[in-house]
Amino acid sequence: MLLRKIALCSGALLACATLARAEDGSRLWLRFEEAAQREAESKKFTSNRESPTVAVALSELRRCWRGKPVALTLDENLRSLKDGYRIAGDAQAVTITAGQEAGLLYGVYHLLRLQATGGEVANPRAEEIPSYDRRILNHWDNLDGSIERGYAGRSLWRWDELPAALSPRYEAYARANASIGVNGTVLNNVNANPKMLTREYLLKVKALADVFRPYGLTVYLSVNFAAPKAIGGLPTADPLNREVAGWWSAKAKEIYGLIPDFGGFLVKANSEGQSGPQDYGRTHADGANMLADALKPHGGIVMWRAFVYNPTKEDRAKQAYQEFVPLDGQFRDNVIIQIKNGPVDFQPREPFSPLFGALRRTQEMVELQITQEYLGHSKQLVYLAPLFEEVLQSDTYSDGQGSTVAKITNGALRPAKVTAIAGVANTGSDVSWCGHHFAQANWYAFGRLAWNVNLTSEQLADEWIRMTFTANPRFVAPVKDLMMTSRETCVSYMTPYGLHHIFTHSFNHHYGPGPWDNIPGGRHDWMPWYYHNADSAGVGFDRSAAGSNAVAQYFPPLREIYGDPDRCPENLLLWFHHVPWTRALKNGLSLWDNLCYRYNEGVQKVREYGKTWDSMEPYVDAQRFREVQSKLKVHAADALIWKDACLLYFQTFSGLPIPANVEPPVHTLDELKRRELIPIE
Ligand code: BDP
Repeated sequence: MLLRKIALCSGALLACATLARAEDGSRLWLRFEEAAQREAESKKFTSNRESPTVAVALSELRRCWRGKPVALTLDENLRSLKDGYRIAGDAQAVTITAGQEAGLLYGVYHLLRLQATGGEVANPRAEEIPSYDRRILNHWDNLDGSIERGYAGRSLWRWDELPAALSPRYEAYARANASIGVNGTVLNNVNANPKMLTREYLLKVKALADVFRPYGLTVYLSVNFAAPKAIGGLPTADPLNREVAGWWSAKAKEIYGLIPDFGGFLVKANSEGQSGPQDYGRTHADGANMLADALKPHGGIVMWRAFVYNPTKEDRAKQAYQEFVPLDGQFRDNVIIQIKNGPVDFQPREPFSPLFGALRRTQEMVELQITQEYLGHSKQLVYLAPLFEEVLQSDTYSDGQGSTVAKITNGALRPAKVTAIAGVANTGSDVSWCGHHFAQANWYAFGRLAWNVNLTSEQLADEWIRMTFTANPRFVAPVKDLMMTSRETCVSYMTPYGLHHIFTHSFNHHYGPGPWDNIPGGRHDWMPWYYHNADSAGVGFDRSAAGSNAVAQYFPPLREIYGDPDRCPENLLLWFHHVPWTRALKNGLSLWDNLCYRYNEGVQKVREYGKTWDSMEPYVDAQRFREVQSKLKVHAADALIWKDACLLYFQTFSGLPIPANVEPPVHTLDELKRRELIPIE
């Protein structure tokens, strides 16, 4: 092996040095120093302003840029640029102009990205205005260091050591976010511990905010609605109670006294057991507005989540719309409703939530999930940008054709005081930050899309591969193809044709399959059968007018299209319809045969990824090569379990044979049902 590498590297000393170096992934896509070598130190870099942010920008240039001299110019009159920038080069120098200090830093990262990806660096020219004002990571991190739905180790925040000890990772985290344009971070879980708002913890939060500030990264907190009771000594948390409102105002004042640029609150209320205004007979608007009033004098916002549902007879997918649409127009202008991309819960594929566009007089934002809760955790290689792109470019038709989720939420169609987008983070204490080297691409792509919602997933894969691994076309082309197909592959072996939420319920890990799970006494809306409804007649959730009529929540013509099994996109067919096993799909084959072929294809694709990756060995450092290789083995084995479990289980209803050219199951349904094979986190 070593000999082979030496042979490959002959004559290319630098490349050889790079290959030979052990790589643990800790440097993410930030390998700029390598590209710059040492000549950068001699260049001239100037700025018309001195500040901690400008100091970071200049130091990045000094360490990493090997092009012409660069002048940073802050011009506060350039408000229309927001925190964006202009870049212009002439024969002597490159100028970056911005209206805000963070814009200068983002402009520097733009240059470094050009340099790292082989872009135009001699005469760069660009004007970039971000698509969303607030581009925010949501950490579901608990105060005990665990992370809800986190697959990359423990929390990055070492609460027990803060504020005295500052891990070097805090600054590295801020730098990584700045390099992709992320400018906000909610530090704690939406299932929020009220202790977060105590003085003791606020001092720790302040310490983090101070480290993040030079990188343009603002801190937000998830708050527990019952905090006035839990830590404030009040008998109630009723939002219409004056003492309660006074407690929140005083708390807001205390926070801003410590953190003057604090961003605001994220709230999960009356959802999955969390307290909220409904505990006191009040509405979401009453609760959100009370918090908004407390934050308003300081410029803070409330991100109020629409992830609400209860175990009633009503279709879970309809409930957020039903609760929020009647409240439209009642929210303050510093409230924004944070809506998960789909109406159920971060499934490998869902239609977009019908709430997008439905709140006409209320600001809306998208919540995406970067951590792979339902897409293979950090064990499986699934590039999520195609999912993000699919959601953001979905046409809601709310304001006529072309009313995409992106345009509804970024102010392009409806003027908004606050525009924002959130992604549930996939970072942790793991050396490689995200638990899988390729999961880094999902963090990267979220930030870049939040900055420019019109970038394509393919462009982003291309950028990320070049920055993270190599620009060698023999690596870039096959790996890009692998990434670009990986999400659809995951849909194929988990939940094709609009199936959803058929993960095993018993472990609540949302990793392996459990379509048969039906725990006596458990919540029906948490059981897989609720979602797939398999019986001898067919499979799928009837949400047409004859069923739950969830289709009526979509704007025309979507409600007609989704409501008609002949016109419904096949990739959402079983989301909206209960379809006979023998019904012919567009390719003329029955639903049953198509399901068999799709599950099979998913497994075959993952095996191909394994082979593709094996042939990439000459272009990757040994450590990352081996780590990805071993994860792909687990990935292939687990995809096979999904296929066998779903086909064998659904076959008990369809009674139909698995086509001869589909690989026969290697596991038995009994083994799978006994859960001996279902992988655990
Ligand atoms: C579900 C997760 C749960 C979260 C919840 C949420 O399983 O852990 O608390 O979403 O978003 O997807 O509030």
